[in-house]
Amino acid sequence: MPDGTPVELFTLENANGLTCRAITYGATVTGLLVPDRSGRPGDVVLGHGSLEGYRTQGAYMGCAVGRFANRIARGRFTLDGTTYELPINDPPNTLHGGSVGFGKVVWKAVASETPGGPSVIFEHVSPDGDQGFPGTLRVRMTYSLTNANELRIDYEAQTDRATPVNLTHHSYFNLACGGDVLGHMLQIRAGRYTPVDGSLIPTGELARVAGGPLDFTEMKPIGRDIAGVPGGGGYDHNFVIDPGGPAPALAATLTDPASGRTMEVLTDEPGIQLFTASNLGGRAAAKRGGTYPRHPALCLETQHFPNSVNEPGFPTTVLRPGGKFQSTTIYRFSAG
Ligand code: FUC
Repeated sequence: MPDGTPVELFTLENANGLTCRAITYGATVTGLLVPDRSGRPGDVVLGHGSLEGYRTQGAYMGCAVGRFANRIARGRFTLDGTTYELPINDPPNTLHGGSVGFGKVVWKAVASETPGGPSVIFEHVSPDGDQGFPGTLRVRMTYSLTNANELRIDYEAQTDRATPVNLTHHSYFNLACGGDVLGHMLQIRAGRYTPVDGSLIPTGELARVAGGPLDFTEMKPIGRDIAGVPGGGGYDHNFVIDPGGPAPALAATLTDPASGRTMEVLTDEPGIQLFTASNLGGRAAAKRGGTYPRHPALCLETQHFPNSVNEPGFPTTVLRPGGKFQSTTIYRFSAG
Protein backbone atom coordinates (compact mmCIF):
# COMPACT_ATOMS: atom_id res chain seq x y z
CA MET A 1 0.00 0.00 0.00
CA PRO A 2 1.17 3.61 -0.48
CA ASP A 3 1.71 3.87 3.30
CA GLY A 4 3.85 0.72 3.37
CA THR A 5 1.19 -1.65 4.74
CA PRO A 6 1.84 -5.06 3.21
CA VAL A 7 -0.94 -6.84 1.31
CA GLU A 8 -0.94 -10.63 1.43
CA LEU A 9 -2.13 -13.12 -1.17
CA PHE A 10 -3.60 -16.49 -0.14
CA THR A 11 -4.00 -19.38 -2.54
CA LEU A 12 -6.57 -22.06 -1.67
CA GLU A 13 -6.50 -25.35 -3.55
CA ASN A 14 -9.06 -28.08 -3.06
CA ALA A 15 -8.77 -31.79 -3.76
CA ASN A 16 -10.37 -31.54 -7.23
CA GLY A 17 -8.21 -28.95 -8.97
CA LEU A 18 -10.13 -25.80 -8.01
CA THR A 19 -8.02 -22.82 -6.97
CA CYS A 20 -9.09 -19.59 -5.30
CA ARG A 21 -6.79 -16.62 -4.82
CA ALA A 22 -7.69 -13.89 -2.36
CA ILE A 23 -5.84 -10.84 -1.08
CA THR A 24 -6.10 -8.94 2.16
CA TYR A 25 -6.85 -5.69 0.30
CA GLY A 26 -10.64 -5.64 0.41
CA ALA A 27 -10.79 -9.38 1.24
CA THR A 28 -10.83 -9.61 -2.55
CA VAL A 29 -11.08 -12.76 -4.65
CA THR A 30 -8.56 -12.14 -7.45
CA GLY A 31 -8.82 -15.50 -9.18
CA LEU A 32 -11.07 -18.56 -9.17
CA LEU A 33 -9.95 -21.46 -11.34
CA VAL A 34 -12.67 -23.99 -12.11
CA PRO A 35 -12.44 -26.96 -14.52
CA ASP A 36 -14.66 -27.06 -17.61
CA ARG A 37 -16.40 -30.25 -18.81
CA SER A 38 -13.11 -31.61 -20.15
CA GLY A 39 -11.32 -30.89 -16.88
CA ARG A 40 -9.45 -27.83 -18.14
CA PRO A 41 -9.31 -25.12 -15.46
CA GLY A 42 -10.24 -21.53 -16.34
CA ASP A 43 -10.50 -18.34 -14.33
CA VAL A 44 -14.21 -17.55 -13.88
CA VAL A 45 -13.84 -14.11 -12.22
CA LEU A 46 -12.76 -10.78 -13.65
CA GLY A 47 -9.97 -8.90 -11.98
CA HIS A 48 -7.25 -6.32 -12.29
CA GLY A 49 -3.66 -7.08 -13.22
CA SER A 50 -2.11 -5.45 -10.15
CA LEU A 51 -2.88 -4.23 -6.66
CA GLU A 52 -2.82 -0.71 -8.13
CA GLY A 53 -5.83 -1.64 -10.28
CA TYR A 54 -7.78 -2.90 -7.28
CA ARG A 55 -6.89 0.25 -5.33
CA THR A 56 -7.73 2.83 -7.96
CA GLN A 57 -10.53 1.47 -10.17
CA GLY A 58 -13.97 1.72 -8.68
CA ALA A 59 -15.63 -1.45 -9.98
CA TYR A 60 -15.65 -3.38 -6.66
CA MET A 61 -14.04 -6.30 -8.48
CA GLY A 62 -14.15 -9.41 -6.35
CA CYS A 63 -14.15 -7.52 -3.09
CA ALA A 64 -16.01 -7.73 0.19
CA VAL A 65 -18.79 -5.16 0.50
CA GLY A 66 -19.80 -3.49 3.77
CA ARG A 67 -20.85 -2.10 6.10
CA PHE A 68 -23.90 -1.78 3.93
CA ALA A 69 -24.11 -3.43 0.54
CA ASN A 70 -26.00 -1.61 -2.21
CA ARG A 71 -27.62 1.78 -1.69
CA ILE A 72 -28.76 3.91 1.22
CA ALA A 73 -31.06 6.69 -0.01
CA ARG A 74 -29.48 10.15 0.13
CA GLY A 75 -26.78 8.84 2.48
CA ARG A 76 -28.98 9.15 5.51
CA PHE A 77 -30.84 7.00 8.02
CA THR A 78 -32.37 7.40 11.46
CA LEU A 79 -31.86 4.75 14.11
CA ASP A 80 -33.19 4.92 17.68
CA GLY A 81 -33.93 8.64 17.20
CA THR A 82 -30.50 9.69 15.89
CA THR A 83 -29.94 10.60 12.23
CA TYR A 84 -26.66 9.50 10.66
CA GLU A 85 -25.07 11.04 7.55
CA LEU A 86 -22.91 8.94 5.23
CA PRO A 87 -20.66 9.83 2.27
CA ILE A 88 -22.63 10.37 -0.95
CA ASN A 89 -20.35 8.30 -3.20
CA ASP A 90 -23.02 7.43 -5.79
CA PRO A 91 -24.98 10.69 -6.01
CA PRO A 92 -27.51 11.21 -4.59
CA ASN A 93 -26.98 8.02 -2.53
CA THR A 94 -24.43 6.03 -0.54
CA LEU A 95 -23.22 2.91 -2.37
CA HIS A 96 -21.58 -0.19 -0.89
CA GLY A 97 -20.76 1.29 2.52
CA GLY A 98 -19.43 4.70 1.47
CA SER A 99 -16.27 6.02 -0.16
CA VAL A 100 -13.96 3.79 1.88
CA GLY A 101 -16.02 0.64 2.34
CA PHE A 102 -14.81 -2.84 3.25
CA GLY A 103 -13.45 -3.40 -0.26
CA LYS A 104 -10.95 -0.59 0.19
CA VAL A 105 -9.29 -1.50 3.49
CA VAL A 106 -6.55 -4.01 4.30
CA TRP A 107 -7.93 -6.91 6.32
CA LYS A 108 -6.06 -9.20 8.70
CA ALA A 109 -6.04 -12.82 7.58
CA VAL A 110 -4.95 -16.28 8.65
CA ALA A 111 -4.98 -19.52 6.72
CA SER A 112 -6.82 -22.49 8.17
CA GLU A 113 -7.17 -26.10 7.07
CA THR A 114 -10.43 -27.91 7.79
CA PRO A 115 -11.53 -31.45 6.87
CA GLY A 116 -13.82 -29.84 4.27
CA GLY A 117 -10.97 -28.00 2.54
CA PRO A 118 -8.69 -24.97 2.94
CA SER A 119 -9.94 -21.62 4.30
CA VAL A 120 -8.72 -18.11 4.85
CA ILE A 121 -10.23 -16.15 7.72
CA PHE A 122 -10.39 -12.40 7.08
CA GLU A 123 -10.97 -10.01 10.00
CA HIS A 124 -11.55 -6.29 10.12
CA VAL A 125 -12.50 -3.87 12.88
CA SER A 126 -14.47 -0.91 11.56
CA PRO A 127 -14.19 1.89 14.14
CA ASP A 128 -17.13 3.79 15.64
CA GLY A 129 -18.11 6.50 13.14
CA ASP A 130 -16.43 4.80 10.16
CA GLN A 131 -18.09 6.26 7.01
CA GLY A 132 -20.65 7.81 9.38
CA PHE A 133 -21.95 4.50 10.80
CA PRO A 134 -22.37 4.13 14.56
CA GLY A 135 -20.59 1.53 16.68
CA THR A 136 -17.36 -0.43 16.49
CA LEU A 137 -18.13 -3.28 14.10
CA ARG A 138 -16.01 -6.42 14.28
CA VAL A 139 -16.31 -8.40 11.07
CA ARG A 140 -15.08 -11.83 10.12
CA MET A 141 -15.42 -13.37 6.68
CA THR A 142 -14.24 -16.95 6.23
CA TYR A 143 -13.61 -18.01 2.65
CA SER A 144 -13.43 -21.79 2.20
CA LEU A 145 -12.76 -23.73 -0.97
CA THR A 146 -14.44 -26.98 -0.07
CA ASN A 147 -13.81 -30.40 -1.53
CA ALA A 148 -17.46 -30.26 -2.68
CA ASN A 149 -16.24 -27.58 -5.15
CA GLU A 150 -17.79 -24.68 -3.29
CA LEU A 151 -16.46 -21.25 -2.57
CA ARG A 152 -18.19 -20.77 0.75
CA ILE A 153 -18.27 -17.39 2.49
CA ASP A 154 -19.30 -17.28 6.15
CA TYR A 155 -20.01 -13.76 7.35
CA GLU A 156 -20.02 -12.76 11.01
CA ALA A 157 -20.28 -9.35 12.68
CA GLN A 158 -20.69 -7.92 16.17
CA THR A 159 -21.17 -4.35 17.31
CA ASP A 160 -21.05 -2.26 20.50
CA ARG A 161 -23.83 0.12 19.32
CA ALA A 162 -26.90 -0.48 17.19
CA THR A 163 -25.93 -0.18 13.51
CA PRO A 164 -27.16 -1.40 10.12
CA VAL A 165 -25.16 -4.26 8.58
CA ASN A 166 -25.50 -5.70 5.08
CA LEU A 167 -22.54 -7.68 3.77
CA THR A 168 -21.91 -9.20 0.36
CA HIS A 169 -19.28 -10.33 -2.11
CA HIS A 170 -18.77 -8.64 -5.47
CA SER A 171 -17.13 -11.12 -7.87
CA TYR A 172 -17.87 -10.57 -11.55
CA PHE A 173 -18.43 -14.08 -12.93
CA ASN A 174 -17.93 -15.27 -16.49
CA LEU A 175 -18.08 -19.07 -16.67
CA ALA A 176 -16.73 -19.02 -20.25
CA CYS A 177 -13.61 -17.17 -19.04
CA GLY A 178 -13.94 -14.62 -21.84
CA GLY A 179 -16.37 -12.88 -24.19
CA ASP A 180 -19.73 -11.69 -22.85
CA VAL A 181 -22.25 -13.51 -20.68
CA LEU A 182 -25.32 -12.99 -22.86
CA GLY A 183 -25.34 -16.71 -23.76
CA HIS A 184 -25.07 -17.88 -20.15
CA MET A 185 -28.26 -19.51 -18.88
CA LEU A 186 -29.63 -18.18 -15.60
CA GLN A 187 -32.36 -19.22 -13.23
CA ILE A 188 -33.23 -17.20 -10.12
CA ARG A 189 -35.58 -18.68 -7.55
CA ALA A 190 -37.50 -15.43 -7.18
CA GLY A 191 -41.09 -14.66 -8.08
CA ARG A 192 -40.65 -11.04 -6.97
CA TYR A 193 -38.15 -8.22 -7.16
CA THR A 194 -37.79 -4.77 -5.62
CA PRO A 195 -38.66 -2.09 -8.24
CA VAL A 196 -36.55 1.06 -7.96
CA ASP A 197 -36.78 4.77 -8.66
CA GLY A 198 -34.47 6.69 -11.00
CA SER A 199 -31.57 6.57 -8.52
CA LEU A 200 -31.95 2.81 -7.95
CA ILE A 201 -33.65 3.14 -4.54
CA PRO A 202 -36.46 0.60 -4.01
CA THR A 203 -39.98 1.99 -3.97
CA GLY A 204 -40.84 -0.43 -1.15
CA GLU A 205 -43.04 -2.60 -3.35
CA LEU A 206 -42.30 -6.31 -3.92
CA ALA A 207 -43.45 -6.66 -7.52
CA ARG A 208 -44.03 -9.90 -9.39
CA VAL A 209 -41.53 -10.77 -12.12
CA ALA A 210 -44.55 -12.08 -14.02
CA GLY A 211 -43.14 -13.14 -17.36
CA GLY A 212 -41.23 -9.88 -18.04
CA PRO A 213 -37.49 -9.38 -18.57
CA LEU A 214 -36.95 -9.95 -14.83
CA ASP A 215 -38.59 -13.36 -14.90
CA PHE A 216 -35.77 -15.87 -14.37
CA THR A 217 -38.02 -18.45 -12.69
CA GLU A 218 -37.27 -20.75 -15.64
CA MET A 219 -33.74 -21.05 -17.04
CA LYS A 220 -33.21 -18.56 -19.88
CA PRO A 221 -30.26 -16.97 -21.67
CA ILE A 222 -29.26 -13.69 -20.03
CA GLY A 223 -29.33 -11.99 -23.42
CA ARG A 224 -32.88 -13.05 -24.31
CA ASP A 225 -34.78 -10.18 -22.69
CA ILE A 226 -31.93 -7.85 -21.72
CA ALA A 227 -32.80 -5.21 -24.34
CA GLY A 228 -36.21 -4.86 -22.69
CA VAL A 229 -34.86 -4.09 -19.22
CA PRO A 230 -36.04 -0.60 -18.22
CA GLY A 231 -33.21 1.93 -18.40
CA GLY A 232 -31.45 0.10 -21.23
CA GLY A 233 -28.27 -0.64 -19.23
CA GLY A 234 -28.90 -4.32 -18.61
CA TYR A 235 -29.74 -5.92 -15.29
CA ASP A 236 -29.08 -4.19 -11.96
CA HIS A 237 -31.94 -5.50 -9.84
CA ASN A 238 -32.54 -7.02 -6.42
CA PHE A 239 -34.60 -10.22 -6.48
CA VAL A 240 -36.63 -11.41 -3.51
CA ILE A 241 -35.57 -15.01 -3.06
CA ASP A 242 -38.56 -17.33 -2.68
CA PRO A 243 -38.86 -18.61 0.88
CA GLY A 244 -38.39 -22.28 1.64
CA GLY A 245 -35.69 -24.86 1.88
CA PRO A 246 -33.18 -25.36 4.64
CA ALA A 247 -30.81 -22.36 4.88
CA PRO A 248 -28.63 -21.68 2.97
CA ALA A 249 -31.00 -22.49 0.12
CA LEU A 250 -30.56 -22.41 -3.63
CA ALA A 251 -31.10 -18.88 -4.97
CA ALA A 252 -29.66 -18.96 -8.48
CA THR A 253 -28.17 -21.31 -11.07
CA LEU A 254 -25.86 -20.07 -13.81
CA THR A 255 -24.66 -22.27 -16.69
CA ASP A 256 -22.36 -21.66 -19.62
CA PRO A 257 -23.46 -24.14 -22.31
CA ALA A 258 -20.15 -23.85 -24.19
CA SER A 259 -17.76 -24.82 -21.38
CA GLY A 260 -20.30 -26.87 -19.43
CA ARG A 261 -19.52 -24.96 -16.24
CA THR A 262 -22.39 -24.41 -13.78
CA MET A 263 -22.43 -22.25 -10.69
CA GLU A 264 -25.18 -22.55 -8.08
CA VAL A 265 -25.58 -19.78 -5.53
CA LEU A 266 -26.97 -20.78 -2.14
CA THR A 267 -27.67 -18.30 0.61
CA ASP A 268 -29.62 -17.54 3.75
CA GLU A 269 -29.96 -13.88 2.70
CA PRO A 270 -33.42 -12.71 1.54
CA GLY A 271 -32.20 -10.97 -1.64
CA ILE A 272 -29.83 -11.28 -4.55
CA GLN A 273 -28.70 -8.48 -6.86
CA LEU A 274 -28.19 -9.42 -10.50
CA PHE A 275 -25.81 -6.92 -12.09
CA THR A 276 -24.66 -7.45 -15.69
CA ALA A 277 -21.62 -5.18 -15.43
CA SER A 278 -22.83 -2.24 -17.48
CA ASN A 279 -19.94 -0.28 -15.89
CA LEU A 280 -17.23 -2.31 -17.65
CA GLY A 281 -18.01 -2.27 -21.40
CA GLY A 282 -15.08 -0.77 -23.34
CA ARG A 283 -12.82 -0.60 -20.27
CA ALA A 284 -9.35 -2.19 -20.32
CA ALA A 285 -9.68 -5.87 -19.42
CA ALA A 286 -6.60 -6.07 -17.24
CA LYS A 287 -6.40 -9.79 -16.51
CA ARG A 288 -7.42 -10.82 -20.03
CA GLY A 289 -6.00 -8.05 -22.20
CA GLY A 290 -7.92 -5.97 -24.72
CA THR A 291 -11.14 -4.29 -23.63
CA TYR A 292 -14.28 -5.72 -22.11
CA PRO A 293 -17.31 -6.22 -24.36
CA ARG A 294 -20.71 -5.04 -23.12
CA HIS A 295 -21.87 -7.35 -20.32
CA PRO A 296 -18.52 -9.16 -19.87
CA ALA A 297 -19.63 -10.75 -16.60
CA LEU A 298 -22.34 -10.71 -13.99
CA CYS A 299 -22.51 -10.29 -10.26
CA LEU A 300 -24.90 -12.25 -8.07
CA GLU A 301 -24.71 -10.32 -4.81
CA THR A 302 -26.53 -12.00 -1.95
CA GLN A 303 -27.83 -9.35 0.41
CA HIS A 304 -30.60 -7.77 2.41
CA PHE A 305 -32.65 -5.49 0.19
CA PRO A 306 -31.18 -2.13 -0.88
CA ASN A 307 -31.97 0.78 1.46
CA SER A 308 -33.50 -1.60 4.04
CA VAL A 309 -32.45 0.73 6.83
CA ASN A 310 -34.94 3.32 5.52
CA GLU A 311 -37.66 0.87 4.53
CA PRO A 312 -39.57 -0.48 7.56
CA GLY A 313 -41.40 -3.02 5.37
CA PHE A 314 -38.15 -4.80 4.43
CA PRO A 315 -36.40 -7.41 6.63
CA THR A 316 -34.31 -5.55 9.20
CA THR A 317 -30.57 -4.97 8.84
CA VAL A 318 -30.09 -3.52 12.32
CA LEU A 319 -27.52 -5.32 14.49
CA ARG A 320 -27.53 -4.58 18.20
CA PRO A 321 -24.93 -5.07 20.95
CA GLY A 322 -25.03 -8.62 22.26
CA GLY A 323 -26.39 -9.89 18.96
CA LYS A 324 -24.37 -11.59 16.26
CA PHE A 325 -24.79 -11.20 12.52
CA GLN A 326 -24.23 -14.54 10.81
CA SER A 327 -24.80 -15.37 7.18
CA THR A 328 -23.55 -17.88 4.63
CA THR A 329 -23.34 -17.77 0.86
CA ILE A 330 -22.05 -20.66 -1.23
CA TYR A 331 -20.96 -20.54 -4.88
CA ARG A 332 -21.02 -24.22 -5.93
CA PHE A 333 -19.32 -25.29 -9.15
CA SER A 334 -19.76 -28.29 -11.41
CA ALA A 335 -19.21 -29.11 -15.08
CA GLY A 336 -20.97 -31.44 -17.44
C1 FUC B 1 -23.53 -3.44 -8.25
C2 FUC B 1 -24.67 -2.60 -8.70
C3 FUC B 1 -24.46 -1.17 -8.58
C4 FUC B 1 -23.06 -0.67 -8.88
C5 FUC B 1 -21.98 -1.63 -8.45
C6 FUC B 1 -20.63 -1.35 -9.00
O1 FUC B 1 -23.59 -3.71 -6.90
O2 FUC B 1 -25.87 -2.95 -8.06
O3 FUC B 1 -25.40 -0.47 -9.32
O4 FUC B 1 -22.92 -0.26 -10.18
O5 FUC B 1 -22.28 -2.94 -8.62
